[in-house]
Amino acid sequence: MNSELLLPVEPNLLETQLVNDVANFDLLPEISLGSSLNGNGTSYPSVPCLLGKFQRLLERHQDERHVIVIQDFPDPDALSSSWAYQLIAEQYGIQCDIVYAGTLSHQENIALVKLTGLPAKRWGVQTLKDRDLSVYQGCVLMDSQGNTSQLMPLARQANLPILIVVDHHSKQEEIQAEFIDIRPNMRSTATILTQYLQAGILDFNKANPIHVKCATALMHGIRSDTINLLQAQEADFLAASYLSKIYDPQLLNSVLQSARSSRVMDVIERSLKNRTVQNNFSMAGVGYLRYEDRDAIPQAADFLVTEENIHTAIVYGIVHDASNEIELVIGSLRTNKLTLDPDEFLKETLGQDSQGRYYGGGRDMAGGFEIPVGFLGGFNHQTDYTKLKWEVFDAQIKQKFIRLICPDHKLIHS
Ligand SMILES: [Mn+2]
Repeated sequence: MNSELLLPVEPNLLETQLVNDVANFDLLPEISLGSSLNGNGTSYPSVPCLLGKFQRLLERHQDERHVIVIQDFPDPDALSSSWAYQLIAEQYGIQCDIVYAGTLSHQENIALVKLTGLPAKRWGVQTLKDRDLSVYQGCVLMDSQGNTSQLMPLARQANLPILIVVDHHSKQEEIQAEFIDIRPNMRSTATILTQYLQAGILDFNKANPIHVKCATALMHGIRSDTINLLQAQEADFLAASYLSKIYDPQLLNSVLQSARSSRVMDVIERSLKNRTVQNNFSMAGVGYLRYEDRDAIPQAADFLVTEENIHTAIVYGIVHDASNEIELVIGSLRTNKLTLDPDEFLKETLGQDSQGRYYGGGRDMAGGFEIPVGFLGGFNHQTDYTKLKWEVFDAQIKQKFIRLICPDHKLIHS
């Protein structure tokens, strides 16, 4: 495929091309195999095309130092993809630090990092101002577009250029980078990175113990973003099949054996008690949570969506970050309904802030949202106040969702 095809093809152009090619069936696979369609109907270049572009970028940045910024609450997809990038970049003398500003919350993620020796570093929010970003020549985003990390404002302040963005979430804000591979039709970023590995960007092999561990992490990344491959597509199975020759199944099993903490169990219990069901949606507010337990929210949503006649679960709570005196409403959506687009649904229900940033977004079958509590945030000695604050947020969030779930239902008269 020639390099002109690197640019997304105009949708109408693609259609014309397909119509013209109908008579010549041999040409059809050429177009559809390598390229894929994104949500806007535009075409993506094939992996070999992107591979060349990726390699040229790495050549241009030889012997530099990059910071890979991942979301504040890293998941297996982000962690494993970043590790794969680190190993790829290493061949070009590029030294990478994988950093996150929040915390590893899910028991499986803690196990993944510990058991595989995954080289991710935590930069606590309080230490951020003392970090010297001038040692880096560029920043790399994996499995995000920079809007889920408290590190990004700092990187922007330091004028650190964004070199690479590889992601499978829908396009968020406009982003500038030397190399962008955003494919919302893909189920996981680990699948995208595995495609690059399979295409030969690195001699990834079973004889190298670090590669075995990284392959295990990538396998976990693909599994966890596809609900144990249940929502996997051909590309994910092909990636998993490639990784199956390298990964360590026993190591993956140990990661998956990690147990839930009792605090996570408590949040799941609260979500069960508080849930309301409307039109096959299950919704539950779980009140206040500690910052470290934030990941209990998606786990509760995962559980609520398993109830019969429920296709979508939404769980939210106020996460209290005592060390920064910040409070945030954090929510998670899980759905089995194929026609429900979590990204669209959350953007439509919750809208955007005064700066035009959406409170929520998502990918296939899952989404999340964050609403700053702002001026009302922080600790208050009066329990009545704390209770009232929760009730206000709870009522407002429920109202917004119910307006979309049951359009005729008037929860609150204004
Ligand atoms: Mn992901």
